[in-house]
Amino acid sequence: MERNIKEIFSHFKVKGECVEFEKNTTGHINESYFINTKSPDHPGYFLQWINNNIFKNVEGLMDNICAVTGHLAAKLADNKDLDFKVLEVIPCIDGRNYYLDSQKQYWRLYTFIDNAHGYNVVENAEIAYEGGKAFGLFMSLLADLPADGLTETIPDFHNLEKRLDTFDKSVKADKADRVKEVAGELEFVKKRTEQMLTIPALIKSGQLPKRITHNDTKFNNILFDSSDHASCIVDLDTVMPGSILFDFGDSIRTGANTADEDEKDLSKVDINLPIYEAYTQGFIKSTKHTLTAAEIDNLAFSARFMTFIIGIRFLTDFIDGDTYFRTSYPDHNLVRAKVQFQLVEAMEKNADKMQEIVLHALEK
Ligand code: GN1
Ligand code: MG
Repeated sequence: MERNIKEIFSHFKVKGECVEFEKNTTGHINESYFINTKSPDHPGYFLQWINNNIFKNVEGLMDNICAVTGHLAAKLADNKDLDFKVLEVIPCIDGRNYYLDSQKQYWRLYTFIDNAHGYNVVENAEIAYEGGKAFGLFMSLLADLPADGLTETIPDFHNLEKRLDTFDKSVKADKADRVKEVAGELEFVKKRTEQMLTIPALIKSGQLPKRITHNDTKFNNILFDSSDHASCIVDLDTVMPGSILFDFGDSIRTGANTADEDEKDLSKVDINLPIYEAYTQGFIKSTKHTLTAAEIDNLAFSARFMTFIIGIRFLTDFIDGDTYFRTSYPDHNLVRAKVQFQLVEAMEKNADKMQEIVLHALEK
């Protein structure tokens, strides 16, 4: 779809004009643009198209983001020693926290965070530690925000039972005639289903508490400043009630993989244990005071659980003919799924070590 970015930007409560813009290509769902006003006194901005096919309730989603960023901003104002930033939502001229254009497309605007960078593959243990601390802090700072005030932006987002159900239906329907290409992957899923279902069972029974969690804690959703201090958490679309295991697990899936999420050479995919250890130490440092016994018992396993569930989602989308995640080539989703499953296997081999690392981090 052709987007008139300059025109869209003009509907927000900003002083400058968009002089130039650049598309950011990292996300799989929304579309993002860096806006440069070239004005010395007006900062840059970050404009995003919100994918309404996936996020059905944009009003609720934006209210969530405003509640969360408002809460964080107040907390940070009271705790000046916390060197942490929060995204700032810029309202639209009509006062709403999003802009609805003439083609019924939703847009939102943030101030741009200067001199920040992220990591797709984590380079060293210090960065992993910083990242773990930051996501742990994010969750801790939100602990006293009433969860029932937040909308579930994607219901059952990390509900494995529902994901498996959708997956089975896709396999049966075989819309894109691709099931014949994934026999090995179907077998892989079947073998592990029972064990993976222990997590939803613990959630259902209330043994794993519901908290306000981020739910999309890809490592590249942490912004680092120029001295590599983790200073801001971004991509808040899925902040809603969830389990802490979702957040810990998804960061390990992305940050402690030795390869990219869509690496074609599977021999490059492995769990980087020093990175895992450093992230775990940082995360536990920020969350130790609140973790329950059931959360601690399942923390290491959550990395495998999240890698498995995202693998199933990529595989389902491949079978469906690529309707959810943005892809760049025909079997992109299959490549992504294979990477996830390869990583699950690597984690299985290292399960004892991963558990020991959690216990060791708790003693520190
Ligand atoms: C999507 O668009 P992005 O990269 O922020 C997805 C996550 C997946 C991720 C896989 C709303 O996130 O759940 O883990 O791709 N977000 C949504 O890379 O489905
Ligand atoms: Mg996201």
